[in-house]
Amino acid sequence: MPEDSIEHIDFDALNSKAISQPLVTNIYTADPSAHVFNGKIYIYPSHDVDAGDAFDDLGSHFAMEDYHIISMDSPSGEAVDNGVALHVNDVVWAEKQMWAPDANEKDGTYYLFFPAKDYNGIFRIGVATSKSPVGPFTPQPEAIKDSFSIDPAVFKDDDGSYYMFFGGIWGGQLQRWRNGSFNAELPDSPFAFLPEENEPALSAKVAKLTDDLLEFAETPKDVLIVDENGNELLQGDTDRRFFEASWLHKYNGKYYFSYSTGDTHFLCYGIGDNPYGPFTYAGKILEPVVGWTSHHSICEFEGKWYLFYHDSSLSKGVTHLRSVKVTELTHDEDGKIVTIQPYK
Ligand code: FUB
Repeated sequence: MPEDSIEHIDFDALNSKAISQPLVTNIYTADPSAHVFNGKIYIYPSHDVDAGDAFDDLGSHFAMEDYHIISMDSPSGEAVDNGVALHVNDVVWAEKQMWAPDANEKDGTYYLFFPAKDYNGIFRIGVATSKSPVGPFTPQPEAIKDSFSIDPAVFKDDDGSYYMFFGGIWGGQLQRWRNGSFNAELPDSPFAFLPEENEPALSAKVAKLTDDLLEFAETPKDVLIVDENGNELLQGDTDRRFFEASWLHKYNGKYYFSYSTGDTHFLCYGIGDNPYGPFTYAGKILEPVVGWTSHHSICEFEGKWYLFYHDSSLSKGVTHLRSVKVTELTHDEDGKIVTIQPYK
């Protein structure tokens, strides 16, 4: 549900129609990346705060400073806020805007992957480690070499390889990297440097990680999303093209790349045969929620699949004060994801 319509919403009525309620209400949380470690669910969200920055199309109002990890014994169990896991003040290279993170585990060490703006105003992606899935995490002194943009999502394949998906347009700056280095030219507008509407859309990126999960093992590649004829989706195809919020899950041997369409507020997905794609567009996962952004993860727990997502219903529509939720997700007999309506 786009923000321009929120003034007409009766939030009490809407919340009674919501298919799920906020997992925690003591803080605002968003961009949930959920994983099962040792039989328990851990959610790695953004921690939304109101820092007083005005709303703009570059997302300056998303002024988050730290991360809190949420843990749950099951999708219907109590959600526990485990306190501050990492603060921007402890990250030497990062100045501000701790946006959507993800995490993964290898050999008993937990890795928190997070974007933040450096002191030049450029989004980079950092890594922090801990022996506990809820932190506290110790950040590396520098961001991942040659990292850029936002929304890291790290997928572990069955062969033990780890891949980072990332990127986001507008405030996520992906459009400034079209020529391989950061284009610092003015104007500082979300609409500058984008492809024309009839050109292929900008793609998310994917890179295999090194064995220690601290660096890219290769130059990031484009994650192509194609239509049923194999043609890349176009920039003007705003109901289907990639905007931000990459996620990858594997179901029945196929790879599902899911993402947000940003300014049209859908969560969509494509299906491919390997982590690099291409991914053939397959449909919508979630219809628009209250609030401008939609961002999610998809996770299996005890044989069922769940969509972790957020909306701004608790804050009565404030774009940058969101709440993480969970609902069951189903794949039909053809492997297609059944589209979820967030309000009945
Ligand atoms: O939470 C800040 C940004 O909003 C995320 O990085 C985007 O995916 C959007 O949800």
